[in-house]
Amino acid sequence: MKVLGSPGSPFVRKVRVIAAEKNIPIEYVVERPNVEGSRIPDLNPLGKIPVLLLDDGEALYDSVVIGEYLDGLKAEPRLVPADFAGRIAVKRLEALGDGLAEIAVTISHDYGPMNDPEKRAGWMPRQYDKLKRTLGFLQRSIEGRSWLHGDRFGLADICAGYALFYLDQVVADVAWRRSHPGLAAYAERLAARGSFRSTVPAQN
Ligand SMILES: N[C@@H](CCC(=O)N[C@@H](CS)C(=O)NCC(=O)O)C(=O)O
Repeated sequence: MKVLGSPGSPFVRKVRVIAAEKNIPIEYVVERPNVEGSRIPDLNPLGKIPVLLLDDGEALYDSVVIGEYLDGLKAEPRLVPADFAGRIAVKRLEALGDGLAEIAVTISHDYGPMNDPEKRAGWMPRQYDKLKRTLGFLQRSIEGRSWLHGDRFGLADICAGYALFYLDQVVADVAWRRSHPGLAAYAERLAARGSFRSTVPAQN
């Protein structure tokens, strides 16, 4: 089983952290989606990474599906609660982490309505507002607790962690640690985990 992707992708780190937490050996192959000869468009019609290539040749995407697959391969450690309400709560936190990373990708790489300065002037503050609202939500959610959902580490924490660390990489001017000290302390606990330490992205 191989995960295809590049070091600059937060979603690739997300699935590598999930695999490490589940203790599932997974080969990481650097494969960029938008270079001549890339296999990615043949494996994923959307042309996006990460792609999980199974031993029988089947390709899985996107990071949500890959995460679900890896979590389902082994019962323990459970990253998503079994009960319906708990599962939905954690999946909502996953959506928040993924959304945070998506906005950061857009701001830092895609730049939104680049060619229209008037539209762009309104667009950029809206993206920063989304980041600030989400950071505020996460800060309130972690107040007085160790982990985002229930009393054990899980998918919600993986998603908050990979997204927050991606902000450090590409939109450092948000300086979220200064404005959200509770979130910063939580992030220190996440960063100390083997899964995060072993997946620190190389300089592209
Ligand atoms: N929702 C997808 C997002 C994947 C994604 O946006 N990947 C980016 C890299 S960070 C990509 O492959 N971009 C190349 C492209 O869109 O052409 C997931 O969770 O896997």
